[in-house]
Amino acid sequence: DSGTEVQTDFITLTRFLTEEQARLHEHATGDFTLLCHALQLSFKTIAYFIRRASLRNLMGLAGSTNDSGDSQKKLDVIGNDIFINAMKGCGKVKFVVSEEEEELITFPGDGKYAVVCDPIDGSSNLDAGVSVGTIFGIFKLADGASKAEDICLPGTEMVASGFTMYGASANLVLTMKGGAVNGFTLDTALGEFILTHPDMRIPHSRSIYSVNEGNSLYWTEPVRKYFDSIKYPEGPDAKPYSARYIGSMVADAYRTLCYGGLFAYPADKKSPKGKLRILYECAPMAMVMENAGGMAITDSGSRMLEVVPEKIHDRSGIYMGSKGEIEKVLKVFNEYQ
Ligand code: AHM
Ligand code: MG
Repeated sequence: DSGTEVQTDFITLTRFLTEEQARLHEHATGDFTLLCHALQLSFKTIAYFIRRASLRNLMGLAGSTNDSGDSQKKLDVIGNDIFINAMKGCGKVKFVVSEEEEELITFPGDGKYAVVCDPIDGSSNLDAGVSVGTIFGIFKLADGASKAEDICLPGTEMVASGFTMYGASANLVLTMKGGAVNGFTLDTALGEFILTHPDMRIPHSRSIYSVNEGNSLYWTEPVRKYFDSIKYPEGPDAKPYSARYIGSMVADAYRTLCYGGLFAYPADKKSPKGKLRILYECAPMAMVMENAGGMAITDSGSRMLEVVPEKIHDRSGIYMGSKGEIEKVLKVFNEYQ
């Protein structure tokens, strides 16, 4: 009777990483695995604080602003500190770029990795208990890398990326360069991320779109044309798309990954460079989407992963999700080339 069977053999993140490293990198030093351990510690700790936020008076503003002028929430500050301390503590990281820190953070020692992150993305949703998440990307540094420009690299250079969504459960999505996308769920009793969604593949197409329609007044002509095409489709049997917008990219991206469809944050006349950051928001998500069989492009229709930021906090417009859906965006954009 399978209903009473207890699962006694499961794949924790630790086991997964150990097996992957043995399979892919016979002579690995173990540094990357240690770095991933520090990452998972930061996810567990951030999840812990988010869960207790209302009980511990952690809701609301911290009274400070970050370099982009966003008001910081108390949890933005705590999440940032947790993340940076975890990266420092593992001894394998040289640089951290965080949305909450204007300057590149450099640690002493001979760390070979740079980690880019948005510690708590979607934090405007925090006080309402809506899902938020941590986004991260990992680069292996070239010898002699010493300054911010040295990590203004395209997403294609990342060795791994992913995000953790703090929702009904904490869901970690992890992918490595050229590899599969794997989803883990935090078992809070065990304190372990368990592999629950092996080899995630995004459906080829699905009629769901996710965008802040409140910006449509500022959209450029091609963007307006594309969204009109899915909202007012032509033909007797054509059905309009469903709209879903949480306002936390991690949650909107996770749903898009699971169900298919498209998530977009276009550049517009108000924000000509877009809102989301290339290094630690767009590129990590783009790698997840591509490795799951999807696509991610910019406003000019180029591949998101190939964009090279000039500065660490540079922004871009982004369209990502199911391959079939992004191809439709490209088709409309190409009419304007
Ligand atoms: P944040 O990093 O300050 O939290 O901003 C990023 C968030 C994304 O999670 C989300 O996709 C977007 O901002 C929502 O922006 P808007 O409120 O303009 O729709
Ligand atoms: Mg963000």
